[in-house]
Amino acid sequence: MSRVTLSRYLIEQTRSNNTPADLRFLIEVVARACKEISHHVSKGALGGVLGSMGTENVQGEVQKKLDVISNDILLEANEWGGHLAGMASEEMDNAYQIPGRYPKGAYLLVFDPLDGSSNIDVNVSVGTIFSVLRCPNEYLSQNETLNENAFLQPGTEQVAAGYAIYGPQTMLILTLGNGVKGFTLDRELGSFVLTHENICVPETTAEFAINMSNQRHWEAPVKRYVDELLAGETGPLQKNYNMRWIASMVADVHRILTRGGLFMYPRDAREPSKPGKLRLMYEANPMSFIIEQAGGASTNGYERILDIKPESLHQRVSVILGSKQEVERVTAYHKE
Ligand code: P6P
Repeated sequence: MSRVTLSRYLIEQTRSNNTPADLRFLIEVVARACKEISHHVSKGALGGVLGSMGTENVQGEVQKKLDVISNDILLEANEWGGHLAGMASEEMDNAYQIPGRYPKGAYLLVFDPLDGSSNIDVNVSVGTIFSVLRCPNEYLSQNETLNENAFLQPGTEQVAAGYAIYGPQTMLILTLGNGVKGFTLDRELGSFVLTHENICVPETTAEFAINMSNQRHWEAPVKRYVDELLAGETGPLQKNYNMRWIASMVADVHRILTRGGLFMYPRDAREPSKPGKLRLMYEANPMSFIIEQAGGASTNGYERILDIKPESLHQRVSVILGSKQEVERVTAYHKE
């Protein structure tokens, strides 16, 4: 059977009326930009792109050269196509306005251009995370500046989400709201090829991911739950658990999509004013959409992440996602 490329998959989705042509075009453009980012990431020291810019982003985080390069690649790839009303990124304080010389479209693209970039200099997998929303009619205008409030929609409004992971293979994981597909980059062809037809998160797991160095800062429900995980078969969960923490959300989530697991980045006492470290719009929401579409679950400890009504573009959130049974357990502890 001939191999199904991303382009063919998207054409077939359009034919089955699941994916409007301009959304198909959007995904194709984002995928092409991810191929270019993969090219730069894989050059490493040979490309003169490692290390920091000596600047900070809106999060107050040091910007790596590749953060900025990746952000620019996504902006330049998407701004001219006529499918977007605007863009927003972890690397930019404000929403990106489509230049007046280009037509505007009906979608909003939100992304973390290079998540986990602190891992780049040590050659550990990183990735690009993206989320697609419709621009509400009241904000659609060819001539007026896009109001940032257009982006402040709950994750349930996403029409597509995905990530590219730049690891031993470069893969694109995509959901259009009808399951999760995986595409592997064939560098000889230059195409993403469908290799994972129907990705499903196992409902149970014996593996968890959390940064244990923050243990003393966690709230009681998380401390209780992790203590039970560490107690293994001698404790109430009556089985032994393994732990992984890559400190690259794309890589940790990809492992969970592949073999199950639980990912936690809970709020902690280090910065009590912040509800968590990870960003809602371009990390938690797209990853939660993907995880739920794959049969998993995702909460902030109290409510479904996809139901959260954003109040600001760079809003942070606690994240507990992965195998449904464990997400439900630790969420129940928060509600006791
Ligand atoms: P820590 C990467 O900077 C990131 O945003 C996620 O990709 C990752 O899960 C998390 O932060 C790692 O945080 O505090 O363990 O370095």
